[in-house]
Amino acid sequence: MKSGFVSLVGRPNAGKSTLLNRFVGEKIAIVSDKPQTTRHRIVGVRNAPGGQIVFIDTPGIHKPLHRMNRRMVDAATSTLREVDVVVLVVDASVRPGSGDDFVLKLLRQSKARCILALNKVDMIRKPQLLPLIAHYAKAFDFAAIVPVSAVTGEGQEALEQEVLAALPEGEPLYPEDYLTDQTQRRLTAELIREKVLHHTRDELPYTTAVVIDQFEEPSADQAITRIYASILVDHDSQKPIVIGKGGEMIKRIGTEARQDLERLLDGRVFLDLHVKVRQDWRDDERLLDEMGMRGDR
Ligand SMILES: Nc1nc2c(ncn2[C@@H]2O[C@H](COP(=O)(O)OP(=O)(O)O)[C@@H](O)[C@H]2O)c(=O)[nH]1
Ligand SMILES: [Mg+2]
Repeated sequence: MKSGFVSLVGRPNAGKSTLLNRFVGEKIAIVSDKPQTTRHRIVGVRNAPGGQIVFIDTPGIHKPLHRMNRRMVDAATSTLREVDVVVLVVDASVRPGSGDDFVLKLLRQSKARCILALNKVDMIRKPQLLPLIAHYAKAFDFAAIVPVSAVTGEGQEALEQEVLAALPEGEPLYPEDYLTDQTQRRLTAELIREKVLHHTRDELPYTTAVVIDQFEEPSADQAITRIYASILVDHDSQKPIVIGKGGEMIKRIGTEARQDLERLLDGRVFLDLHVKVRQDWRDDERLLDEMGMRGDR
């Protein structure tokens, strides 16, 4: 049996979180087409017939501008030193650019074995794949290059085999029923944030955070989980975007989040959402700590 840590790294939007969810078989990392969706490291465990793979999903690697972004990039790069295998996830539907070179430079400093997952092959035609494979084979000495689609599942089995082959022999690191390091509170905040990202589209670029103010587990006299959460925005002007006309938007966000939460928590949920203006929350170290975005250095 094999076992070990495998980090999923790459540029924002490459499909790392989608791939993680597919391997784990549960939605433990939120997904969106906005570049900075994943803000901290997420551990997800895959129990395969050949061994246990402990995946670490990371925020995309990019040039940091805010303190938050610096932590996000640190969270991604620090894992490179701690894992047995690195899977570089690349969006095969976009041309390689300077951002990719930046990631490859970081990989050269890592001692882990590296596998390239050329993701989103469902979006390209097969002839486009060969030059891309040639480009990356020349740029870095990958242990394997595997075309995959995190959405359709194509290539997932092949990628799993390559990862297992690269992992050391070992007993499972976690019990079989352990899927993720994300607490219910964290998963809850993230699911709400996903709905905000989804519904506010391009009107609110990367400016929301969700904090759980209160999380009351079901008890003997109330068979319902009561959750009070705040959606933080940067400016007064953004508050009406999240609330919507006559409270329509916040209602929709709340309803969808509650439905997902009832599935996640397997029971009834009462969800109370508030929108608060917190200027510069992205540079607030204490708030970042609260949200679990430690620097991990
Ligand atoms: N067509 C297609 N879209 C994908 C694939 N993998 C991810 N996506 C989409 O790409 C976007 C970014 O995915 P996400 O997993 O959040 O990327 P991350 O930033 O690398 O974690 C989302 O809209 C996903 O639905 C894939 O294999 N095919
Ligand atoms: Mg992600």
